[in-house]
Amino acid sequence: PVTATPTPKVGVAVFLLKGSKVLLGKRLSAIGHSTFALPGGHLEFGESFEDCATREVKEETGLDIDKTEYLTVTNNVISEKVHVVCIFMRAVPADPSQNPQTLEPEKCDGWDWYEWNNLPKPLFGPLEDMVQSGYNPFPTTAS
Ligand code: 8DG
Ligand code: MG
Ligand code: MG
Repeated sequence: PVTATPTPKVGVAVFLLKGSKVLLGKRLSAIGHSTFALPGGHLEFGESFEDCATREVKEETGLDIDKTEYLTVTNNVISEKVHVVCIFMRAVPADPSQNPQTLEPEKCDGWDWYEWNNLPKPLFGPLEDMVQSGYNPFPTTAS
């Protein structure tokens, strides 16, 4: 059709956690250009959230992930044409000594580990909203 009706998409973003750090990359995509975001992408037809997380992290960083689990979901109306229901997962690197690679240089300026208490700015809008609300992706340790 010439004028397609926009529809919501499903995104999967991954809090890849190493110690007290999280993996972020500066986006070069039109949506959220120059902001720091988690690795992730769109859910493919028939895919599980876990499989999408594993695939997107591998495609974007070359890293293999482990202990992948669902955290939460947010509804993100990003612009007049972009509405993404984003599933947030967390995981740890399968091999903590493995370094992230910039495998999609047209979409990301580069990946690095950042202390949760000292995140870079600006964060991608949906991620900034979570941080502002006090969200913490790290597992709570038994006390
Ligand atoms: P694909 O073609 O590889 O499937 O998609 P992509 O180019 O990698 O998609 P993306 O924009 O990186 O992620 C899909 C959507 O997920 C994004 O447009 C909005 C939503 N999203 C959030 N927060 C985050 C986040 O922190 N990181 C990523 N990557 N996506 C996020 O709401
Ligand atoms: Mg992707
Ligand atoms: Mg992506």
